[in-house]
Amino acid sequence: DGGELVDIENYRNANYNKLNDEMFGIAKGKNVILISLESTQSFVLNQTVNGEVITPFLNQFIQESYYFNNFYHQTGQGKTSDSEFIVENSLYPLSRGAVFFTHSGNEYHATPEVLRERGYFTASLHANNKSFWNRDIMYESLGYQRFYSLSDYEVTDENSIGWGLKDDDFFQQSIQHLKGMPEPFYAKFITLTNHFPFELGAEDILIEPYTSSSKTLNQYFTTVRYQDEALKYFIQSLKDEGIYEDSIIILYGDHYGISENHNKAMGEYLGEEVTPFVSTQLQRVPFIVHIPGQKGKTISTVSAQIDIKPTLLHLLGVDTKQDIEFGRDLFSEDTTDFAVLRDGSFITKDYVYTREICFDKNTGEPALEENACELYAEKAKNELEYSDRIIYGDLLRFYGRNNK
Ligand code: GP9
Ligand code: MN
Repeated sequence: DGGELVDIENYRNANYNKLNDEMFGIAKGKNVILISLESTQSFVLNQTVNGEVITPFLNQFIQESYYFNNFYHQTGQGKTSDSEFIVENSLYPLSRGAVFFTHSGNEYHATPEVLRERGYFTASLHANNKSFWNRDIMYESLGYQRFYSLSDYEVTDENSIGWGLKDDDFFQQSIQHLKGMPEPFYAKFITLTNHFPFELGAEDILIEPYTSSSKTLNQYFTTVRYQDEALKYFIQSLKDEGIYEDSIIILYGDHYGISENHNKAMGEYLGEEVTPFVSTQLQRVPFIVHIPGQKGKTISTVSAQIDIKPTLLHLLGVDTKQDIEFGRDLFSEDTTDFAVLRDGSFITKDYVYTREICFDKNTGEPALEENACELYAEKAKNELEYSDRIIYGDLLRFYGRNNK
């Protein structure tokens, strides 16, 4: 029964942060454009390769947005689908398998459903087969009204590479879909070109690849650069169509692109050895929030994908106080620095805990104080366990939020 939820509700209530009155509802009624950036890690932002800028557009866009530079992905084996799950439910994914496959019939209270109840049109756009990651089934449970998938796009040999439709073509064709949507809409765009093995046609290679023993890392920079260009044109199209000013635009990296198999080459690029500490820090992905009329700023709070749901809903003026969720509103004034990764690693203001070692963030060396991480270890473990319990027990069935 629902008794199992009591502990979790208590934990959640104890962790609810005070609303930021200045930010709450600041984007009320706006369209939401959510963009999932395939395999995009933060280390490429504001950086160069062979002296060439990797993300010229994003570097400029973060100057006009709220940019979270200590933001981590929390995905497991479900990769992109896990990121979608985390971002829209503020729950953790599972330690094994993909929750999109294993628990697609559960009761959820996801962002699309919440917004749909408030009059939003909810859509996901992704030029891949609709059943990939079981999206067509799971999207029903998440509250999507429409999934623009492979069959909604014109895909040819010429406009495809690697996994499918090139990002630029995907975005440009998506503009037509966007224009047909009733407003306000919540539209999620899932990019694809910056996917392993990071292939591009000669016409789309805008910078020289890196030179190391890892072909994967070498090419990664070129596909990130390509994605950046596609984003630039997409944002321009949104401006041309008059959508930009009426929309809050959110970009986030879905998961890492460069695995630990490439540590040696990655170490060469970074100029430091990829220790477990560095490897954990490499799990940072961009999180960018553009709000019309707001200048934005860089925010360094340690945060993660799980925080997107309350952060976004609060900007839209929807209080998530009654929701069972583990994320925090990152604009709240009393939000603390904390991120738990699916493998049990966690990051605080001063420490990175991974592989049973507590690292001092300032030195990157094991912390000198004994038990420095202990205070947070319990919290990290609890959150993962509570979240698992909700998913395995389908506990949101018993949560009568409508009666509260
Ligand atoms: C597939 C796309 C990529 O539709 O989301 O999936 P990934 O391999 O990154 O999980
Ligand atoms: Mn992905």
